[in-house]
Amino acid sequence: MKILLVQPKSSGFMGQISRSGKAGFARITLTTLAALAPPEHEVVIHDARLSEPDYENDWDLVGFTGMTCEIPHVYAMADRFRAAGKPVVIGGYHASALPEEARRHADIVVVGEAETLWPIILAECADGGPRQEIYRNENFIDMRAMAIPRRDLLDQDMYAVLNTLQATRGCPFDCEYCAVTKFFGRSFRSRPVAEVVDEIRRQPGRRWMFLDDNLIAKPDYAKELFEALIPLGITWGAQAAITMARDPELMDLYAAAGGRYAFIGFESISAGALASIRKRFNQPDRYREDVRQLHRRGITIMGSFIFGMDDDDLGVFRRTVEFVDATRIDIPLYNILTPLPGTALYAKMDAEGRIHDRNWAHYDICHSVIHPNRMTSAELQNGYYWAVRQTYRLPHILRRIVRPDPGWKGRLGASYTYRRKAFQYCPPPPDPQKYENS
Ligand code: B12
Ligand code: SF4
Repeated sequence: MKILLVQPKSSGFMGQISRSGKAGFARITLTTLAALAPPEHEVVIHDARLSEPDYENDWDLVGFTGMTCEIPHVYAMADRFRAAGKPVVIGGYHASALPEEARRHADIVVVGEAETLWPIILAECADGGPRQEIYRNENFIDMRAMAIPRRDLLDQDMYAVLNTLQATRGCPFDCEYCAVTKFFGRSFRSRPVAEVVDEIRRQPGRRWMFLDDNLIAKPDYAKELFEALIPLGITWGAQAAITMARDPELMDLYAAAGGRYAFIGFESISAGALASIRKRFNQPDRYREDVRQLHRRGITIMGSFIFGMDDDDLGVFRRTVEFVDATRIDIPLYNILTPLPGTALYAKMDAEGRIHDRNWAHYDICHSVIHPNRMTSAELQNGYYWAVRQTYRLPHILRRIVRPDPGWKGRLGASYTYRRKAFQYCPPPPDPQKYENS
């Protein structure tokens, strides 16, 4: 069969293509699906963030993945392909949470991981057509002998980091807003370390990015992995919980293995707010020392914060901006609390009648779609804009990133990228003094 796999686009701060046609780091969703397809099939990957897909070609099957914020674009393209007589399959996080909705735009919906189902679906499609409309993966896959993503099918020059991979899936924690635990349960699975090392060795290039949800969730596994990465001489980044900063051996190995930066979900500087989202393992009174420990080892911190939790009042924006500057969190990333379908947060907010906007395009973590507890939805939106713009003003950037340890060029470059986006995507709020003085 001739199969087309399509990467959709979305609005919002992250995941966009720059003016020069560059994307950040490559997702491995479609490249993994391509690798899972038996060799008799021809697979083409198209990035619809750059151009329209070819609706007229003689595709035997068109496949889409999609986060919630990307799903309106997926549905629009899927409808056009189906009108042109091409069968459509949709999978990924949003379709897994709301398969009946996705079914209205697809011939086949896949719920959960594709590793075992995709080859079966392709065989059925090649042999008379699918036997089901909704395929559900009932058991989590074993992470041994994983398909190696077909990176050769991507535009090699388009991504800042083409070499992305996963060593683990899932997370043992259970934060209320997180889509990962709904999708993977609270399971945490890992690949054999030797197989991860082998994947890296076989691919040219020394810059890597782990797409794991929390690479250090099981410290013993992470330490074994980091030790095995040391001889490879690569540099990389990963998402990691702040619990890492309480384990000196783990941090030492992270840095020695080439871990140059870490995406860390601080989420809030209020213990009450953290309790409200079931993230009690984050301890704000330790954050300063946690950051210091990571910086001492040369690890650049991309620190994520969420606005709009039940404990947050109008002062949360100013307090957070002051905190990231004082703590010198290198690249702060702000999100608006968003009830993604399928999460515990969605169920709670829905039951309380607090979701006012169900346009999925707005579920990009940059739009307020809820009624917060201690401010209005408009105040949440404008406070977010104020905080992003304030954080990426030049004096604030310099206050955070200038320190004696090496790596300042990387910190400056990344800060400038976010500064450009901050001023592009976040308009000045009409009432800045409200946030400055609260
Ligand atoms: C890389 C990544 C990004 C990159 C994307 C780069 C790009 N080129 O687009 C960046 C950093 C830009 C990003 C941004 C965002 N992301 Co993101 N991101 C991820 C991450 C870490 C990895 C994705 C990946 O490659 N996974 C590995 C592949 C193999 O797994 P998979 O995608 O789940 O695919 C498997 C199955 O789902 C299934 N499947 C998936 N699609 C399909 C399709 C078909 C046809 C079939 C059969 C099967 C199938 O089969 C695959 C193999 O088993 C995931 C978390 C994660 N662990 O997956 C979050 C994740 C996808 N992101 C998420 C979110 C919310 C966002 C943001 C909205 C917010 C934010 N601040 O992070 C932005 C918005 C981006 C945008 N487009 O506007 C959520 C999505 C939840 C949801 N319901 O929408 C996730 C799950 C993280 C989370 N903690 O909840 N992200
Ligand atoms: S620690 Fe991160 S990945 Fe794990 S449940 Fe919480 S938000 Fe999700």
